Amino acid sequence: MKDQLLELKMKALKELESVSERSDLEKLRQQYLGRKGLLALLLKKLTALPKEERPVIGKLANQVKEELHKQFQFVSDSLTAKAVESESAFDVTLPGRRIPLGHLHPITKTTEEICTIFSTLGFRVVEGPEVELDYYNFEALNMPKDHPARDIQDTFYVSDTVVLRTHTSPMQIRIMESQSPPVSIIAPGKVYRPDSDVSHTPMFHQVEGLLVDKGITFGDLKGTLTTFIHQIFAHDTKLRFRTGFFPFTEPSAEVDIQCVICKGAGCRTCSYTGWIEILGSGMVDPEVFKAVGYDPENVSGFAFGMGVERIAMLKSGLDDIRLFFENDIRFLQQF
Ligand code: 2NL
Repeated sequence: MKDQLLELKMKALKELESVSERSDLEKLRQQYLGRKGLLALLLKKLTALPKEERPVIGKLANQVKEELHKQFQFVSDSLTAKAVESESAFDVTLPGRRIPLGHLHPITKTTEEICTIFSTLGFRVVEGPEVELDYYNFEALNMPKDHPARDIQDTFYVSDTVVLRTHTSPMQIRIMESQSPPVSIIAPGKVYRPDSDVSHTPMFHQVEGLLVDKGITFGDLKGTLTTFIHQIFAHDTKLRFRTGFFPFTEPSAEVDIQCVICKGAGCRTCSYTGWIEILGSGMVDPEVFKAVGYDPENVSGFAFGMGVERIAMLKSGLDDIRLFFENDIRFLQQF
């Protein structure tokens, strides 16, 4: 029995010498030290020995077991050390793999650019709900129930009294309801209209602005919007104010800039007129002031609104609004 134990130890140590893989090491460990391994098998025979021999052989068996455990651990540790060494043996001077970096969507960038310009002019950015009460979207903006601009075709209705906002003006009504003049705010955000073709998507982005105080005039409107246009487009961009109509402003003016594509000579983008409309504006209608509890005899103000996609298209020379919403990475990467 003593010889068998010593022989088992020698065999195990010899086999251990040639181990180079962790999986082989584990197999060997099972083979010798496992619950049904060779050593366990041998120890079962211990009971068959004469009583006086048992403690001696038992002690030897324990020594063999301990020594083998130690040697297995040693080989295991050196395998780990070797693995770490080979891992850190890569060339630290090689350039790393480039991690692809994303960027903001061109519509987000344009929105931010517009808001930054108005922020520097003293306007505060406000945001609000896209699902709105009919009252804020229409009624308070001087568009009663029978108004043509409320035609069912132009609005997504959620219920009789709830709509997807068709412009961001409702937010400006909410602000005027909650604070007294002076007010100078800019409201960016998504708006919804059931339209879909080359120049219309059912969801698009708008920025609206509002300034109310004592003694605000049409001159303030012209000065503010001229400054804005010279900031967002070239500093010498030619522009013109043209009479327009909105239910919530009186008088109203649409603002055209000289076509950025043909510089006024006439092309497809400007329908050969040399001019492109980029925003609508006007002096706030007294009816709107009455709805929010302001006294139109005491305060006046101007408001304006613009489509962000249109400005982004003009700034980048694109002619199809749908490109912004296809999320084709080859398109977006160009910004
Ligand atoms: C456009 C024209 C406009 C306004 C928006 C406004 C808001 C309030 C009161 C009065 Cl609370 N007016 N907004 C005024 C004139 C034009 O938008 O072409 N938008 C894309």
